[in-house]
Amino acid sequence: MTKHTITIDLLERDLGISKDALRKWESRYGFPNPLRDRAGVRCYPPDQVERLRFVKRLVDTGRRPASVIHLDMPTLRSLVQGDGSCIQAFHEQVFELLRRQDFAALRQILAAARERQGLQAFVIETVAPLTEAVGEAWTLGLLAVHEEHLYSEVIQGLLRESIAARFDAGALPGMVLATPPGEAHGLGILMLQSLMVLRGAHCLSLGTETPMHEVAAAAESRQAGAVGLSFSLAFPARRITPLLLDLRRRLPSRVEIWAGGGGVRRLARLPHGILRVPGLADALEELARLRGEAPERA
Ligand code: B12
Repeated sequence: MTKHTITIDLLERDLGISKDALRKWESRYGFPNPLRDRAGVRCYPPDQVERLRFVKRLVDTGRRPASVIHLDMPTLRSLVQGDGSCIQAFHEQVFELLRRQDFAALRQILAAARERQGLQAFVIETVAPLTEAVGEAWTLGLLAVHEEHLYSEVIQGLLRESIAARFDAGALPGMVLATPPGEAHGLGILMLQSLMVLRGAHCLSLGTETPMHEVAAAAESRQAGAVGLSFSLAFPARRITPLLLDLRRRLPSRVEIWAGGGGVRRLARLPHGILRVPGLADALEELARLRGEAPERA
């Protein structure tokens, strides 16, 4: 056992493949092929983790595990690259600036895009796909973790600046946004907040990892019309429904609960009383409905 192997728990958390699926693949397909630590716990060496990362990516985009699990790394890599949408000139330019750690230039080209496109189009057409591409580039080993962090910092700076310039504490209906405990991905709610604020909604973000009772208390005190929770692809699917039910129990039925993010897209159904809002454009439509306005697409 080397210090570089990771346990089945960590693998489940990092790649979002459930322990059940890992054990099933092992017995059904003979891969992965983990080592065992002294306590008999499954541990996975780096080459298997890497291969599983690519398998997961392809399964997420609709392939059956059986069709990809036996493929070698070069084949997996080329399939993921073929599926991916990150190879666009603008994305490449952003990646290059991230690799050079050129914070100022990165901020400058993104701020120029925001200026050119306006905030709504910037968020929906530039930031959302770029964020996905950054995740993809990280999967492919084209960007390091610290470069992904730098990206998040720059985007957060730009979006917060736009939000602060428009924040109107009195506007209605109120909305409260958060991610649940264990969910560190906050760019989804930040993008959503910037769009809501742009439409004049009073949108309070409690940020990441907020306990459900705090979300409910904030919604009550703000007399919010809706609460939005975000679950990324990294969030364990089995935890989503209990969290949503917990929040539903704490809020009167007049307060809508919107669930969004990659984690929610994976679930076949959501509990009664929860609204699935797949993307940012859908959220704008829901806001219009909440306000009794005619529907409008971004
Ligand atoms: C930036 C980032 C990080 C940053 C987050 C910084 C921050 N301040 O947010 C940091 C470095 C902290 C991070 C950490 C981790 N990350 Co990360 N991360 C990302 C990345 C690149 C973007 C995340 C994001 O903001 N997504 C937001 C958008 C783009 O995604 P979305 O969920 O589809 O949501 C869209 C809409 O649904 C809408 N939306 C979102 N929420 C809501 C809510 C409502 C109500 C509505 C209406 C709409 C809405 O907004 C989005 C618009 O496109 C993603 C890539 C990706 N594709 O998401 C990886 C990604 C999510 N991370 C991943 C992983 C593995 C991790 C870690 C486990 C890594 C580790 N080993 O530590 C940790 C987990 C941390 C934790 N405890 O949660 C994997 C998950 C893989 C999987 N399980 O399938 C991803 C997919 C990268 C990848 N390609 O493999 N990460």
